[in-house]
Amino acid sequence: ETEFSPQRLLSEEIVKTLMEVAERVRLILKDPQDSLVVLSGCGTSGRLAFFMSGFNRELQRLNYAPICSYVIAGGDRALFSSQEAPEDDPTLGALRLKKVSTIPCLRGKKRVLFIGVSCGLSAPFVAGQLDFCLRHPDVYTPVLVGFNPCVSLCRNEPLPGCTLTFRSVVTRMEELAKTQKAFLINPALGPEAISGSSRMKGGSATKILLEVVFSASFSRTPVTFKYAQWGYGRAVQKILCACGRQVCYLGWGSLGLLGLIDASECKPTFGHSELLFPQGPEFSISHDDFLDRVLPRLTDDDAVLLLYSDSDDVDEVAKLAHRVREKTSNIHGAYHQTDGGTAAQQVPCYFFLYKRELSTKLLLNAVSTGAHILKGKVFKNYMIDLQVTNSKLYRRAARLLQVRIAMVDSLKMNQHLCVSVVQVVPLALVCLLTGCSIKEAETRLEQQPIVREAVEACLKSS
Ligand code: S6P
Repeated sequence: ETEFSPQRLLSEEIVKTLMEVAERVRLILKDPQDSLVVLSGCGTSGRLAFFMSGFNRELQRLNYAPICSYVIAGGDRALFSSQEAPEDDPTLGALRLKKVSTIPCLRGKKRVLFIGVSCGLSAPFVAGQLDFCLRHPDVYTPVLVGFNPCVSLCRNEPLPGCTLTFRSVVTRMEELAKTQKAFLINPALGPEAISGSSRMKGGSATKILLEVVFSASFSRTPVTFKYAQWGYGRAVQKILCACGRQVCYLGWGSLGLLGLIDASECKPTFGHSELLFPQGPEFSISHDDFLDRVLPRLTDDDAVLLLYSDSDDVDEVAKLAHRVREKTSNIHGAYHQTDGGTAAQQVPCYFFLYKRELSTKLLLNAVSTGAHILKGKVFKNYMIDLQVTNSKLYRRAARLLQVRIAMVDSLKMNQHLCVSVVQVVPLALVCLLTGCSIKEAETRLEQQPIVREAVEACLKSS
């Protein structure tokens, strides 16, 4: 029996919980020596945790001590590259949380507000952290942010290495939430545009919710939820019409960071992606790297999207734009102006940033998703070229292929096998839909590397 949560992003109950969590943040702001906020998650949720820990910059600007730390499964490499396997490790999650809450001052914090994000209420890494908090209530208060329509639908298989399940952890939290010893923020949202990929709607809603918490910790009137309609649809269309071979994001400040995050998320969702910035042993993400490694190879088939605001060095933007224009005429700008100078002096800038960042995030998500759809990485609204690199993705792949589950079982989850067999899903999909052998499916995919077209061609000819 499934009881769907009546809570939506704007429900009274959700807003009430957000304000209670904001009150905890306010207490931490008063006692930064002995207390801390830790934000954590995996994949997109971890990147959002990192991004939101940028609240520290605004605090410093306002002469407050920084209070936020972040943890992302797979460590900092996962910020800008896909590291899906560590998501399955609850013990590692707990260890990383313990480490981050003790190292900064070489002594333990007395009060830690832990904000774990898992859109599907599914990541074992986060469940391990929540369980750690529940076992150390004297120090840790856990907050869980997710968007599963109801708790009874959240993952219920034992976490690797223990008997707990994500659901059992959430059930314990629900009980403690009655006395505000834990907090659950789990509004129901509609489905993601690409089935199973949380980077668009889930990621954006995470950003909105955490911004409300942080802004309310300053003021009892938090930022409002008026996010509707930025008319970015036409801009996205223009960029997509123009894009041929590759889309490059060239960004400044936090908007540039959103570009990096958007590009990093493409790999787990869409498979191999030329949208990723060049990446060697070190990340090559500076403007100099762009000039050295990307610009010389740009052609008129490539589109470049500049991401900046008037608080960035606009002269430098103009100089780089000029050099890009020598290579391609497909150059577009997502430019933001600060909202009203007078108000900006009275209210911390942070409250203005949220809108330009969120609109940029939505724009980027739409551009990269649209580009991958054009590249044939999506069939209906399924990601058909996903790499089976953790247990959630394994289950997702199995569901995708459930018409002939026995065959998927023969490709059983085995990390070594799965990491190397990157095309397992399209291969199995072609076999299942057409009844052909794996060998034949391989040949068809070699002949037509655009997965959607290979699948469609197979369907037509079968
Ligand atoms: C992004 C993709 C993944 C998830 C990650 C965490 O589109 O779906 O990288 O962000 O698996 O998922 P969750 O449900 O714990 O937030």
